[in-house]
Amino acid sequence: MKKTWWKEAVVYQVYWRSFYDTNGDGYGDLQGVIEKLDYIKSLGVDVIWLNPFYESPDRDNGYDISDYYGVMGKAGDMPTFETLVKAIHERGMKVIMDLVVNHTSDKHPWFIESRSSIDNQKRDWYIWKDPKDGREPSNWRSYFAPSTWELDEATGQYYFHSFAVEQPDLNWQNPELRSEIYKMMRFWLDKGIDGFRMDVINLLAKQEGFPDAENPFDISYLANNPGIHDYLQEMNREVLQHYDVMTVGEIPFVTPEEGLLYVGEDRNELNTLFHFQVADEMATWDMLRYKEIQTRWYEGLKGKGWNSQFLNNHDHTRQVTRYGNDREYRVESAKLLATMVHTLPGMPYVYQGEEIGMTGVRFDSIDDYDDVAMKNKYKELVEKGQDPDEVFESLLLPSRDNSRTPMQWDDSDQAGFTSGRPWIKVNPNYRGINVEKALKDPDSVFYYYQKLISLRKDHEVMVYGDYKDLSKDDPNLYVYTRTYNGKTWLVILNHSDKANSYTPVSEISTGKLIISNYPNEDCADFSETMNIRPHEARVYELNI
Ligand code: TEU
Ligand code: CA
Repeated sequence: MKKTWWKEAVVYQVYWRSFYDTNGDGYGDLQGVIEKLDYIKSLGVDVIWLNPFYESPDRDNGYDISDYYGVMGKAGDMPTFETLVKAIHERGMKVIMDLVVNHTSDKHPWFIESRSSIDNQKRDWYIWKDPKDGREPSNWRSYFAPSTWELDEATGQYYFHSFAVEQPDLNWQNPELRSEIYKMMRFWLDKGIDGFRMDVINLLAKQEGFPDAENPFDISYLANNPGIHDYLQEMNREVLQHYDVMTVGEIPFVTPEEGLLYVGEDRNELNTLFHFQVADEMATWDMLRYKEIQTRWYEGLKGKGWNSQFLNNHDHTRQVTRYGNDREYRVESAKLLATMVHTLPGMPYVYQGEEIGMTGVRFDSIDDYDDVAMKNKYKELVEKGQDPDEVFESLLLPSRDNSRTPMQWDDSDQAGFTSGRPWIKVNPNYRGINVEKALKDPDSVFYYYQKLISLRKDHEVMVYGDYKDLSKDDPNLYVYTRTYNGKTWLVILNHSDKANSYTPVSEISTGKLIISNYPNEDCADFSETMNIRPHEARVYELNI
């Protein structure tokens, strides 16, 4: 496959509002990112992904945009953003922004106009429908609300929203709207950014006629509808192909076959994607299923399209809590998961704080939480008569706030994140888990990440290597090879609280240890069965 800079890159996701606060208002800000750039750079990453900082009423933490050309006051201002871009580039890194164009805020002037009357010239920029039999036009559920439809009393029509009521969906069928979006994309690209992470980009096209769903809870009807590829090819023609940038689409509800339609190199749509067969569909760790997903995606995209690797982000509970063991094996487990993400085929993503093994959180009361998805769900279920304590308990592990607590910089008040009151409480474990401590400990999760990331720079096998799973039916061990230009790496991961033995296949003789999260000999003799300790990860270069 053709080599490109982005295929070789490691991305670090900065959820700026929880990263570093420089003015004491309790929100991280763009200036905070500037001040911590040397820290990010020291990890060795290539690209920074910034979550949305556009002007926004902030009902959904910036994913409800009211002005695509403005910077949210909490984040800073345009000159600070421009300084940030420059500072990132000066350090040899790149920056991608979130592009949120499936919906806007209901406070966006376009929507205010659109809702003002049926014959307003922006009426058609959003999706409006008459009631059906006196009620919602269809039985569809939205991500964050019981219905995708909201009645607007003024005109008696319903508008469509895939997410919260305050996030009306744009009507991509309207060519004027589309060209307005392309103009906005060029505005940011012309400021020198290096690409976009595209929010729920496969939701842009809607099903013709909005037919009732047999099972409204399976909301996959929101995604991959006819017309989507025309929009993305047009976006590519009009905007993307004129810049040397990378794009990663947030693409829920896809199989590898459908995924390829978005990222196939001959398709001229997107470069890479996030599929959610793990994050959305694998609630807790399931080794056999995970391997199956990896193999299927590898086979599906092989030689034709590029994948991403991630286990958490600002929407999904921290990986060491959700998929590892954040108690007695927190450090080992954080390193094992990192080894896996960075040695599987696809671009690895590091979500801020992951590199010091930050964990999920458990606050005492629903009032300590902020996540609109969690809060709306809580309200819906409690109003239906379910027991509030039970509802609360069931929402704790998936709550998006697990990943949104402030970055833990040191053991001072508020984890060194802010001198004020943070917008969301810090995780009480910050005295034990923080950056300052990690930087003083040569065995920390941080330095392990640093080493993993630097290996990618010297070993193309990590990027371009063929992948082969040697452990398909093993529920604890994950053993695979990557092979490129005559070089083979063997990865052995024991995803378990117990030791497990591994018997190497006979073709292998010896191997040189590349990295491990436990003390190990530099050279391994593969003629004997090996004892792999709890959450142990080893990577070898093989002599075959
Ligand atoms: O996420 C889409 C979304 O709903 C995710 O929570 C979902 O779990 C999955 O990742 C896709 O199926 C994006 C943003 O990341 C999220 O923060 C926003 O709230 C949402 O879109 C609406 O813009
Ligand atoms: Ca601030």
